[in-house]
Amino acid sequence: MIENFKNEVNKGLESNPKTLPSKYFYDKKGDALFVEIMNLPEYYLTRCELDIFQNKTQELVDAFGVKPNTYFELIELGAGDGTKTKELLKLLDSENYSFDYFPIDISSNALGLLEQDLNKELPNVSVQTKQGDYFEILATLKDSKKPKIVLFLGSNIGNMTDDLAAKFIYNLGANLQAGDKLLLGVDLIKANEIVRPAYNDSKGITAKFNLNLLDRINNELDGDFNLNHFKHQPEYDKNEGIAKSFIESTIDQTVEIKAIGKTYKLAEGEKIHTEISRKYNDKLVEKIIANTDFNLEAKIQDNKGYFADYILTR
Ligand code: AVI
Repeated sequence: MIENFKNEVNKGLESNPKTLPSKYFYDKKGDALFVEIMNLPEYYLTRCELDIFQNKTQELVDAFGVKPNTYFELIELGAGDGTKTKELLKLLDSENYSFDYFPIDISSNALGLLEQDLNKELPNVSVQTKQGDYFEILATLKDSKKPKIVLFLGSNIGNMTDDLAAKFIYNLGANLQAGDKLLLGVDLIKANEIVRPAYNDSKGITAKFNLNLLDRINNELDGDFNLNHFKHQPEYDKNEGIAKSFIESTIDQTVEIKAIGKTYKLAEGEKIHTEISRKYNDKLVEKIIANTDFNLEAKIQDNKGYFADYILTR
């Protein structure tokens, strides 16, 4: 794990332009900052998808094509605290659907909390937490040959390039059977005035979240990044439809990362690209799934039309 971290940091900082992978945002502090982000007034994504789960729940269930008397497995990739999914579980429970809920997450801590919460709030729902890699767990669930609905919410797919997203969805299909469903939650392309503040909030939480990556390198790889000499630099242009986060060096400087045994020069104004958050429309989603085994079944949007849950059929 630490070796991968070292190698990826070194590769990114030796590239031109420099990059660092956004997956390393999520240490303990990064997780907490992301929770704060989800509650920010500017970060509409979470609220919009929750709106779908609260107010279009029946539409979701109709698009899944499940019947109360036919068993299915509801699998969630990266379940987190399950706030949105709980809305769906409530409806499935109250209408006596027959299913097991399999939340998959990297964090056993998050899964433990989710299980406790669901056992208390929805004691009739069977929750089978699975800790680990999405594809390894899906491969083990595949053998059951039970009908499956996979949830991948929060526009998490948007942190992948379109090529990687297509491969990811293709691999999901390889672990599912004909007729299974994938619910893909994505943020939609929209005006600069709405997207930009979501990645550059007035309280500076997103800035902290981005810069925390340097802190993590300092802590885990014995780096000497001085956070006072870097700033959060987000970009979004509606025509491209991709929000990008950079960390900009505010002076000419050299940083050392002892665990790697190297130093890296940064010029004043030089940017390290840390994250992409892709925004979508129907055409893009269709293009991304074109070479996978999925077809578009339905698109369910929040009341503002900012966010969409696409239901795809394998
Ligand atoms: C997790 N992911 C979908 C978030 C996003 O919107 O791309 C991460 C994030 N980055 C900055 N703010 C939130």
